[in-house]
Amino acid sequence: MAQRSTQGGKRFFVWAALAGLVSGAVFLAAAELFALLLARSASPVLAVGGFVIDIVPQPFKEFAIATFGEYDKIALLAGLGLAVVIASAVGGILEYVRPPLGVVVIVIAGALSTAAVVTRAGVSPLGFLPPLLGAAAGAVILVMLSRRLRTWKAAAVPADGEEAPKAMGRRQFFLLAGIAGASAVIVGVASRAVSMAVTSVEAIRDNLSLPKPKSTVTIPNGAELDIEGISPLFTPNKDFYRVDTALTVPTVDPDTWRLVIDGMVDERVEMSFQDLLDMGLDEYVITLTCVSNEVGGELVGNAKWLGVPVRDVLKKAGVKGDADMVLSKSVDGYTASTPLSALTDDNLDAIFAVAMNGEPLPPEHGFPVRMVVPGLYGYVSATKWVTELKVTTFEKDEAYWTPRGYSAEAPIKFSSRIDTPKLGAAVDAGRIAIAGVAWAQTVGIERVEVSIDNGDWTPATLSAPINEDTWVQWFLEWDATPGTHYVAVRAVNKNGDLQIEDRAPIAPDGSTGWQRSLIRVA
Ligand SMILES: Nc1nc2c(c(=O)[nH]1)N[C@H]1C(S)=C(S)[C@@H](COP(=O)(O)O)O[C@H]1N2
Ligand SMILES: [Mo]
Repeated sequence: MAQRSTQGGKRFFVWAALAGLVSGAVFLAAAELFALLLARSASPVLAVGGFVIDIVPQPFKEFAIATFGEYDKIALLAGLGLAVVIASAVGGILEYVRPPLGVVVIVIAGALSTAAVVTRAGVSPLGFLPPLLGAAAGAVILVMLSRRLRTWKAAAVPADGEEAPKAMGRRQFFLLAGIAGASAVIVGVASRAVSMAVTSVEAIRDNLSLPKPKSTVTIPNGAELDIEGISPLFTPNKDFYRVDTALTVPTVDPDTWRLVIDGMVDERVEMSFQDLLDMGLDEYVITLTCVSNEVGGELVGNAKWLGVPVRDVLKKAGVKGDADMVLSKSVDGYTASTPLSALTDDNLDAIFAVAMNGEPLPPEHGFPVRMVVPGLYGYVSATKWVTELKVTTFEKDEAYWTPRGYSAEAPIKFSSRIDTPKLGAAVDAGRIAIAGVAWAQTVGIERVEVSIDNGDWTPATLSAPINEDTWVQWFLEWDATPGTHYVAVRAVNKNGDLQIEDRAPIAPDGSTGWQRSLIRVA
């Protein structure tokens, strides 16, 4: 009899874990529902995810990107999901074995997710409520399920000599677990789906028509070479590299978007999207580059932008004498530190961009407004979903990447890249074109040189440059003979400087080195 009791008792741990899982699901579903009703963007799951992204050390982030590639954020969410499942199951068992320890687990989870939500930028004042209400709902369900479970156990595994009470507990337990579990799934999924639909900026963006620009950029003849495999002169938006720390693409409604200029200014300025458009748009062609671009890498792209000069907006606020930096802030909390001089220089086209290659900015590239500054790496200048410029000093303020191992100031190191032939792809013997792109924003490319099999450096033919802020295409014709050949490329800028040969890693302020590749000729 005693033997039967122990065996019969064990299976209740499984049901206690199930009670924990159901409570966890109720927690998340209730939080999602209240986030939808009270405070959009206060989803604890996304807030905790965003928080984790911001606090994990840089080497771990690099490991995640190296291991999961562009699925790094999905991997993070899956990891979080697993953590929630384990914590919920453990909470359920604890509440069964030693109440109220399970409730304590939920309270801790509620406190952590509230902290994550309220420290996110752009959260509404009621943002703290959804995770708290979610935790409360989860705790109530856990207590109720645990009680039923104990009633059921008392009935099924009576202590020696005790009379078995009526076996009601079992039915009641499964009834509540079933209803609570099913409702959590339905409410949670529906709330998340509605949240995503009502915040669909896609719909708003599709209906947006931007005013015609006051001026356009003339594209010279010969700006684009007709060579198979070379990067197109303008990178299509769908192929444009994307780099940001946002777990989900921020959704910003242009109607409620505001740009604030504050800090060391004569007068704080606040502008609406319409105010910005009313300043008049001009067209710019600027090549954007990421500091994480390795030699020969893909994190560089060229686009036509419509925008307004940042200096014209700064003039409205009036910059105070000893400021030397502008900290631009995004709705997602991201910040970039740009030297003030780069934004006030009359000869530099630092802009607030609203359109990219003939359409409103794609959501993932910063809709409705982002910055683009020629000659500076994206992380110190190209803030997407930008909403505030704080005029300040490098001494007083620090941007997102500065404490994470990257320089506070980072001009783009000019570089050249081989696009074709691709490494490893065999080409037929005969006359072929070796071709690629080269960029030296704000200075311009003077010359690109190619060396084959360690031979002399031969000047390549360049496309007609659009301006100094834009990459040029280059090519060299070559009689390919069967076998494997080395090819190397380097550029010279319009100041006469030779591209740096020594290899440097991307941190702290951008890679250097000449790209060397192999061509296989069949
Ligand atoms: N809000 C926000 N803006 C951001 C970033 C970011 O993480 N968050 N990343 C920057 C970096 S590192 C680069 S290289 C460019 C990339 O712009 P793209 O994604 O449109 O190519 O955006 C910059 N702007
Ligand atoms: Mo970047």
